[in-house]
Amino acid sequence: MRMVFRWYGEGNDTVSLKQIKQIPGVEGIVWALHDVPVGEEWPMDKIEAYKRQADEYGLHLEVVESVNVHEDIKLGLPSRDVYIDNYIRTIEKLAKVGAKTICYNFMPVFDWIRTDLFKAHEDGSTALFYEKAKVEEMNPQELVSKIALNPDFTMPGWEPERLRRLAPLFDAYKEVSEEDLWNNLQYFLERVIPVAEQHDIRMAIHPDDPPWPIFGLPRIMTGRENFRRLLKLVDSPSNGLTLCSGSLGANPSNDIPAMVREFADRIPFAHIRNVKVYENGDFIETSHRACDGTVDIVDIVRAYHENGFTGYARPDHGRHIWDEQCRPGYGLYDRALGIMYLWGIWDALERNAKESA
Ligand code: DNO
Repeated sequence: MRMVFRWYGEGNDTVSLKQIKQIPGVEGIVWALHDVPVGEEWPMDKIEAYKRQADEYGLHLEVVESVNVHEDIKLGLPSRDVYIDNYIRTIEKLAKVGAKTICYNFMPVFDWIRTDLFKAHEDGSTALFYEKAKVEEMNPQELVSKIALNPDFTMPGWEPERLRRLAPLFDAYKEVSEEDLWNNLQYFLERVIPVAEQHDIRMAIHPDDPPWPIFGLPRIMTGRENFRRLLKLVDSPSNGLTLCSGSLGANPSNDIPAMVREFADRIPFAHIRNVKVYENGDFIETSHRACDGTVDIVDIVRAYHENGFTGYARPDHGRHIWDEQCRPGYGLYDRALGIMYLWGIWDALERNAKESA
């Protein structure tokens, strides 16, 4: 397990590279050019600037999250080819700075969805929260105004330029069924995976968060059966998964350890975090500790360990604790605690395996 930590870049993150370097066992940053509009080719000078900054702290840039996919690709519009060409050139450039894994998602319009970014836990910490009934009765524009178009920070995957075109996008998706979305994903992968293969890069699709259709939009990266289908669309080691335990865990019928075991060699990147799911379908993000949420983090780490996992892992989101002022879900403290929990489990498993060998 190779531990990495998401960093939003100089001036765009409250956490510094110096702090990240001091978290035990973190070897690289998970990064992206958050200021490049979706669909455009990433400029080499900006990529190199990131590289110089990370080099200064001996952190690598092997994991990119995300190179987002333009909506025209997901919609299967004729203009998609231009955006796929840009995507391919971005992959080629990322290879030059040593990228090995590129995380992306194929969720129509919205990336991850929550109704509250700072919901209070009993202990006074706050965390991202999803209220199911609220989303069901909410109009998507309301959600966007509340979550995305806030003046303080842009949310990853919630690019303002895209969300300002909400009505036409929803109209366009009226014509797109789940099967169409699968076909559009296949078209994208058939062009992109051979390029990734040439550059020894593994593409890693992120599950839909939460893993069910929202606002009548189709969503297909929701669970085990669909991952099987995805991996067969283009059967290559470069066509892989970002197995996100928090996204999948919002649906308790997802057996995540079983997915780790089944797809082990096609998971270049693990997102490991916990959520507590309530009976009414609401969920809140919790500490990483297994007993604090619904997701059995110990069993998940055990499944990775049993399969000799050598891919990248990150703690994913954390709560906001100790009065930290930070990007929602992306503070330093709780994610660093999460890393220590994951290492604790991992090291104990390593020790056991050695002693019983
Ligand atoms: C949010 C993240 C997502 C994720 C993308 C991957 O915190 O988990 O924005 O990065 O879905 O493409």
